[in-house]
Amino acid sequence: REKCRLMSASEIERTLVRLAHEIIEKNNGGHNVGLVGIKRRGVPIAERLAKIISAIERTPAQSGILDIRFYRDDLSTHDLRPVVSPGAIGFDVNGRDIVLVDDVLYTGRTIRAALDALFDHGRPRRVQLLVLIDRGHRELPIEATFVGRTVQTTQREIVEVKLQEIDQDEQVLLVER
Ligand code: 3GP
Ligand code: 5GP
Ligand code: MG
Repeated sequence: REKCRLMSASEIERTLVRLAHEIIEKNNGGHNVGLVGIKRRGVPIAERLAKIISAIERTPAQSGILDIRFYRDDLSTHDLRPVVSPGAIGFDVNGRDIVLVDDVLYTGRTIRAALDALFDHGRPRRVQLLVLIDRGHRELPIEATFVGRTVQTTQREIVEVKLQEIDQDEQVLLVER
């Protein structure tokens, strides 16, 4: 059941432009930055940020992919074991300033698993976290470096992130489970 709209398409776009500027500001122009999107909706967000950063800095920014669905240690909600995915990120993470990108930050378990997976691929110089929505309810000491919007939610609410590339729709909704 839809309760309210948290972001329209143009608000998502403006937020990503602002976040791209923040990444550049905090990373010396972003020339050493590698964006890593967490499947599924983190991936188009990372790709869009890379495009915006490339346009601002007039130098290509890289983006890659991490498939984390098999990494969750929360076996009560996902009965998959945390198996190391053979999937490549898409570029060499060694020495890079990595920005992990996800749509929604909740308990933090996905990001904990993402860090494990990332370090299986090499040794980044630095890792930062960017999320479009922080909905609270952390169960681990994990915070995002760059946040699109912080939203107070109850455990029964869900943030629906709809992106053109995946959903053929573009908005963020707060819905009741
Ligand atoms: P996404 O990463 O592509 O957005 O976690 C798998 C998918 O389930 C996510 O896909 C997310 O959109 C959706 N989802 C919606 N609500 C929840 C939730 O409360 N917890 C988790 N883990 N996933 C949720
Ligand atoms: P966490 O591991 O922090 O509990 O959850 C983060 C992951 O679960 C994100 O990749 C996100 O896709 C998904 N998730 C958790 N809560 C929500 C939510 O309310 N909405 C959406 N869209 N995804 C969520
Ligand atoms: Mg996600």
